[in-house]
Order: sequence, then C-alpha cells, then structure tokens
Amino acid sequence: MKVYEGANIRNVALVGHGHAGKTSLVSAALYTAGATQRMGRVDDGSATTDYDEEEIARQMSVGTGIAFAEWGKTKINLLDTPGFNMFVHEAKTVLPVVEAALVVVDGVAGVEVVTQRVWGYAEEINLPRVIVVSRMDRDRADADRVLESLRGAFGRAVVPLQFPIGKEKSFTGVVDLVKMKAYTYELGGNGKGKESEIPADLASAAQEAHEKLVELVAEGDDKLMEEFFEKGTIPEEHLIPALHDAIREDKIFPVLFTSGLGNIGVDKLMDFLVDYTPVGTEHTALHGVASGNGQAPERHVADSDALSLFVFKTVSDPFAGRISYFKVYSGVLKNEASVQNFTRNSQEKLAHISIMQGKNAVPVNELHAGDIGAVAKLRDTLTGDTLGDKSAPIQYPKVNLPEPAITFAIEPKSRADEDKLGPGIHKLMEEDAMLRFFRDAQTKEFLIAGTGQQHIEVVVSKLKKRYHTEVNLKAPKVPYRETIRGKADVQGRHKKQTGGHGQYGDCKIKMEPLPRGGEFEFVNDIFGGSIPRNFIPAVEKGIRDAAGRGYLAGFPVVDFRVILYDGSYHDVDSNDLSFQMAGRIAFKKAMEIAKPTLLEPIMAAEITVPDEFAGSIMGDLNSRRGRIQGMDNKGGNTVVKAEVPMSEMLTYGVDLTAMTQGRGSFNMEMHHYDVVPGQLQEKIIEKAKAERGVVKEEEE
Ligand SMILES: Nc1nc2c(ncn2[C@@H]2O[C@H](COP(=O)(O)OP(=O)(O)OP(=O)(O)O)[C@@H](O)[C@H]2O)c(=O)[nH]1
Ligand SMILES: [Mg+2]
Repeated sequence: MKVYEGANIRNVALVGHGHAGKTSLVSAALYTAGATQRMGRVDDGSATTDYDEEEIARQMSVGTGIAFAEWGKTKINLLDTPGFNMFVHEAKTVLPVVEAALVVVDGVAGVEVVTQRVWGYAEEINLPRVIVVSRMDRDRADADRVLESLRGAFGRAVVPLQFPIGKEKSFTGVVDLVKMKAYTYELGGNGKGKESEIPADLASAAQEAHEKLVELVAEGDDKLMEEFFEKGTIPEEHLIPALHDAIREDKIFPVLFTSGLGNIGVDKLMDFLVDYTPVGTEHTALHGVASGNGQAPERHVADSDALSLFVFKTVSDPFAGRISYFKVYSGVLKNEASVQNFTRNSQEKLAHISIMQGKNAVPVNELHAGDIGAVAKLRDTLTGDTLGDKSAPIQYPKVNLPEPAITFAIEPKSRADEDKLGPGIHKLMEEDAMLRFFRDAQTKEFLIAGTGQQHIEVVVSKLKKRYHTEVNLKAPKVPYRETIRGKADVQGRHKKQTGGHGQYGDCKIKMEPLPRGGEFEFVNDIFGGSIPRNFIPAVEKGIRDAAGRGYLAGFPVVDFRVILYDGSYHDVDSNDLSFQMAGRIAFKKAMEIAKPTLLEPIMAAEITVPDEFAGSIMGDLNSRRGRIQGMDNKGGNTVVKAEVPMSEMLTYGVDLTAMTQGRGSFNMEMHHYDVVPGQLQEKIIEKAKAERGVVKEEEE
C-alpha cells in the first residue's frame, strides 16, 4: 500500500436522507477507481460500505462504512453514513473528522427532512458542504426543481458547477461549468466519461451559468474582480483556487449531478473532490479541550507536530474483537507504536494499523497527519478518546448527541439468556453511542433506550446473531411520582416499652408543597433542644425513606418541604432508629392531610410528517392528551411540536409509521412532570397496588 501524505488525502463524509444514494455512490467511486472488480450494489448486499448483516438484511446503512479510492495522486477517504433518521447521529459523530460533507440529495425528492438535519450538523461546525444530486436517471428526476428546493432551503450560496445532460433514463452525463466541457457516459459502464464539446442546446445556458459562477467567485476579491472586468472572464488556473477557497470558507455550496447506480458523473465527482475540497493540512490550529489550568492545547494537521489521534468510531466484532477507527490529527503514526490514551490515562499499543475498505482491513506501515485508519484490540480505548505522544497531552472535544427517544423494558427469554444479556449489551454499547441500558431504580425493570423502534430492533437482532441472546421487549413502566397539593402540621411519635431498653422518638413537622422540580427540602427549625441535634438527621432519614416508598401507590413522593419544628426525647430510650420511626410516622400522617396526588412524566415531542398528514397527526395527538406547542412548514413537511404524557407515547413509533405509511419521524425527550387528571389517577393507583402489593408498615 502506497504511503499518502496529508496534502494528497481528502476526507469526505457522505450524508443525506435515507435512500438518497450515498452507499451506491461510494460503490461507483470504488469501482471507477479500480478498487473493486465489480460494482457493489446495495440491492444484492454487495455494496462495500453496507457490509454488516443488519445492513444487508435491511438494504440500508445502519453505521458509518469507510472506504478509500486512490484517484491519481490522491487517496480519497469516503465515510458513508446512514440517512435513516434513527441512525443519522452517526453522521453527526463523523463530520468533525472530515474536511467536507458530501450532502447527497435524491434527484426526484430534492431536500428532505434528514437533508436539513445533516446540513444543520455541518453548519454547526462550519464544515464545507458539496451537494451531490444523485439518482438523476430515475423517472421524474428534475434538476431545476431540485435546485429550487436546495436554494429554498439553503440560500443563494447554492451554485451548480454542472448541468445534467439528458433527462431520466436518458441522463447520459454532465456539462462542467468551470472547464466548459461535456462528459458523457455509458449507463452502467466503467464510469470513465468521454470529453466533448457542450451540446448545442445547452451551450448558451451553460455560458450564462459559467459567467454567473465566475462573477460569484470573483465577488469580494479585488484582484479577481479587476481581472474579470478586464477580460470578461477568469482563466481556469485562477478560477480553481478561488473556487476552492470560496468552498472552504462556506461562501459557495457547489452542486454536482450523478447517478450512482448508473455510474454517471462519478469520475468527475472524484476530480472535483481532489481539486476543490479542503485538505486537512490547510486548517488553522485544532484546539483541544482546556485542561485544569484553563489552557487549551493546539495541534496543526502536520507530520511535524506531536502525534495525536482521535477515535471516532468503535466496532465490536465478535471474532476480531474491538476495532477502533481513528483520525491522525497530527504527527505520523507508525505501526506497533505505543501511545498514551489521554482520556483514560493508560497506554495502548497500536499493533497492526490498517485502513478500511468496508469490512476489509488493508495493512499499512504508517499513517500521516490528516489520514484515517483503524486498529484492532485496543485495551480500554473507546469512541471519543484522544491518544497520542505521551509528552504532548491533548484531548479533542467529544461530539454531543441527543438523549435517546424511546425506552423499552427488556427481559431475557431464559436463564442462559439472562447471563449473556449484560455482557452482550455492553459490547454493543461500545459501538453504539445512542444505546443505553440501565435498571430503573423506581420500577426495578431492566430498560434499554435508543433512538427509535428500528434502532432497538437492530440491537435485539445483533444480540441474537452475535451473542446468541434472546430477549423480549415490553413497553416500560411509566415512572410516575407522587406529590402533595396541600399543607399539613402533624406529630409523629414512636414509643415502645419492651422489657429492657425501650424506644422513644417524637417529632412535630410541617409539610408543604414545593414548585415542580423542587424535589425535597428539609428544614431544621428546632430551638432549645427539644430534639437533640444528633437525632435530627435520623428524623430526616425516616422521612426520606418513607417518601421513597410512596404513599398513594408506591411511587416516590417529590416536590415537598418538611419543616421540623418541635419534638421530645427520652434520656435512655431515644436512639437513631426510634427517631427514624418517628419521622416515618409523621410523614404518613402528613400525607393523609396534605392532599396527595400523582404526577406523570410529560414528553416534549417533535413530529415531522408530509403536509397531507398534518391534520390527522394533530387529531391523534389530541386524543393522546397532547398539547400542541407549535407548527412549522419545511419544504412539504409539517413539523409539529407538542407536549404529551409519556404514558400515551409508549408505542408512538409504531403508530406513527402506521398513520403515515412510514413517512413520518419523531423525536422526544423528557420535559417535565405534571399532575395526572383525577379520573386517571384511580386507575393507575389500582393497577400499581395490584402489581406491587401494598407495602404495609407497622405503626407505633
Ligand atoms: N435509479 C437509481 N437508483 C439508485 C441510484 N443510486 C441508488 N439507487 C437505489 O436507491 C436505493 C438506495 O440507495 P442507497 O445507495 O442504499 O442509498 P443510501 O443513501 O445509502 O441510503 P441509506 O443508507 O438508507 O441512507 C437502492 O435501491 C439503490 O439501488 C441511482 O443513481 N439511480
Ligand atoms: Mg447507505
């Protein structure tokens, strides 16, 4: 394998809506560059970057696949991310390690929900964006309409650098508006375009577009502007670097046209990436996270700087073990290097470094600053860690991801499954940043949380195939809580006289509600030692324990204040336990009086559906006791924001799919707790009591 240095490496991530053609485009690029002998296809499971069992079964990307095309003197690293909304966080996690996002858009649909989402991710980090309109050979593909939707969504900086030649099935190539040449292809051929003059019917439009482009590039650059006015154009050798800079500075979002499946325009796309996308070594300094003393260390993407790598992805392979994907941000990584993991303060040996061609590791001896590689069997390195030269510590920032949107209770099917479940899920969590596994302290259930129904289905399927663990999923129990709406002033007295030592504790408390989210407050208002100071924490503990067990139906009591203001004690019989008992008794008495009530979690949901479903979605939300907070229209889609009780949303993913023929998507997160309406309280209390059995406690 040839050694590539930073200036001859391009890193790009293909991002975009599901089905836009990203994976197919990568397959076409690899075939055209001679990396594969046959062109891989998503539909028969042979695409290089959709190699995982789950991806082949579902014919869609689930994780980021990485491949490289050697194109002339340059190596192009292609990071193929999933576009399905439940896996699109993968795009967010890899964008920081590339120098440009290839935003792939379907030639029929134009801008879609996820297109906007990934655009936002790129915008947040000022990442250059190149728009590739693919699947241009499909019926009803329409360049003008797609350009219009792109400009509508992303503004005037969206500028075509090509014109498509021919429409739909007779899409045969592109006009290059910089070089002012035409390139035509054989549909499904070897991907090498034939250069010719621009077809007569496109000539004048192309000339006009070329001039507009030149003007736009010259804008703001006095020297170019002068040249432009003098000559009426700018020569290619000046235009290319100026366009390169405009793209790097996010002044222009260029648009290209392709067919991945038909392998049309893909060679030009690679030429374009080489000429126009920024190179890692062009970057100004990269900043690490500030350490304790407030200093943020810096590195340059340069071989001469101290070695630093950032791990952006982990795969748990049941056979090969853990594979870590990383970017070399600075320095040169040699095979067999021992490096420091700065995040975990440990040492790792990087034996057998390689670059990935889909699932295949291609061994390399060294990787230079700006390149992307992989290594197996690191001991404790996980996604988000920074490694490097021990004498030059740095930590690059981790990517912030949203909280999971959906939670299921998970139960092993058999005893054997029970033993394998924890280890299996923990392995999967290493490779999946959006997966959570925990035990609900309140309901005691094992819970698994993720981005949506399909995400959890993938996890269950991996558990079965990789770790031979079978599970059942159930809707989780809703974590209700209890609180009070009134006040109380009571006495709790615990007294026992049994033979030798007796027990004596006595307290007087006031109880009052706190605002939502106020949890619990304990105020010690004892004057004059009616309860000795050392027993006061015992009273508080007794109350906390009792509140944790609930009053109405066994849910924790929250958002209340207790003021301990009086009590009494006995010189011999008083002890910690007696005052704890007194606290518990007082709590119960107070709850009887203080108008206890149930609280339920309310979710903030954001639902995106094609406009025609907006009405029925809102009606449905009403029937789920939802409160609509707002509505927004985005390119044919309606985004509805609503607050809805969690108990009404437990199967929303499935329901939404059914209501919208799979065209809707949603996100939700915990928002706040609110009082459960009266008529529902009874039912919930009955049910909870039946499930738990009421906790009986002895009194006095
Ligand atoms: N006609 C036509 N079909 C295409 C083209 N590119 C991809 N397809 C088909 O469109 C479907 C989706 O293509 P993919 O390459 O998997 O799309 P993707 O963007 O990777 O999708 P996700 O991984 O789900 O985000 C597959 O059935 C492809 O065969 C194209 O240029 N023309
Ligand atoms: Mg894909």
